[in-house]
Amino acid sequence: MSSAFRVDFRDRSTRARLGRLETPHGRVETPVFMPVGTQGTVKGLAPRELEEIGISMLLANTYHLMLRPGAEVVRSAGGLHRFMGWEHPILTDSGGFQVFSLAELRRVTDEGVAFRSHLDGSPQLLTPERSMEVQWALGSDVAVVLDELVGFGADRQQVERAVERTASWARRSKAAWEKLGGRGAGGRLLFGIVQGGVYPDLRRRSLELTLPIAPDGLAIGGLSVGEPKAAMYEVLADLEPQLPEELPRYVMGVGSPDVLVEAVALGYDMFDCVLPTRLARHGAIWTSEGRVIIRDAPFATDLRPLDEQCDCYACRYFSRAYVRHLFKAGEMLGMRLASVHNLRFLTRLMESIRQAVREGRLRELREAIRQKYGTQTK
Ligand code: PRF
Ligand code: ZN
Repeated sequence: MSSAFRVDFRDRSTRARLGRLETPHGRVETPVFMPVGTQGTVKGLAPRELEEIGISMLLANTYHLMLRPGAEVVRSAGGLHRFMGWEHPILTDSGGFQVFSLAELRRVTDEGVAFRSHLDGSPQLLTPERSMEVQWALGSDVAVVLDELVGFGADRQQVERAVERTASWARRSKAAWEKLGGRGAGGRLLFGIVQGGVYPDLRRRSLELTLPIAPDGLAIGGLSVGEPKAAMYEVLADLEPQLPEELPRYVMGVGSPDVLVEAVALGYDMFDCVLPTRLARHGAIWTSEGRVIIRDAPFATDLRPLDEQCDCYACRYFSRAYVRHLFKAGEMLGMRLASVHNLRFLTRLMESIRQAVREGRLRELREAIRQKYGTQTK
């Protein structure tokens, strides 16, 4: 089967690569950052705004959409792309993470995860088969297998069990995916997930078990769950030499500037995170000088744009004083403009990272990004 991913360029002084991923809804250049559209919307923004920002791919959540509005509603609307008015690629998370962070009265068995909906308390069962059916019904371009993850601080034995269970769920996920149509129907892709916490040998074991069932890509799960950044980098660095070059590598749930550039330099290609939009809703803005809180008093009379280097809609038309005023007045446009800006900031950051790789300047860029954004813990 021909590969959907191609590496076009390899950096010689870091492990970074430039590539492209072909999906049923178009090509994605990597390294890429995907904003999170948990409920079938990137909070506050319309798809045409995401296009203007330069977003090439979104992430959506199986867990949320299966509970509300339900996979059948989305299927009968013609799939998630139609339902939400986004014509470009969508990657769906399997629910493996959300069920562990949101659901109530969870019980994990070999069969799957039984839980009560965080919305109405109704009993639910998420199995690998069900996760695949929902992701199929959503019309996902890139689905991921159902996984079990345990938080940072779990003991070795718990992590070990999660690795084995994730592998067995991955085998069932792949079988279910193929039964639904797999690659045959329009080139939809399926990624496996490597777990294993901060234990190098368990990561290795997880990779070994996952590789045979990960035809199109590898997600790295179980990171950014409370461990120190140094521990995350160590896992990524240790794992990388064992990863096949021809598969895209997706680090789940990371999106701060310093972690993105570090992970790219370590050889990883895809990322998603709620951080840019969540920070924006709290009035925290990334600028070319570092992070600022737009509600702070000094901005009351500051008529400069949010970031003088930025070309986003918010920066072209509005001032810091105005955006601060919107936040102080509780006007929703404040959160929207801040979200547009932070997503454009991160999209431009990824563009500059790709360009730096192409020009052999990634180490210098990494140093500059570390200095400006590296002190924040998340
Ligand atoms: N598994 C899945 N989704 C995820 C994670 C994971 O481990 C993470 C961890 N950072 C974020 N999203 N399925
Ligand atoms: Zn801007």
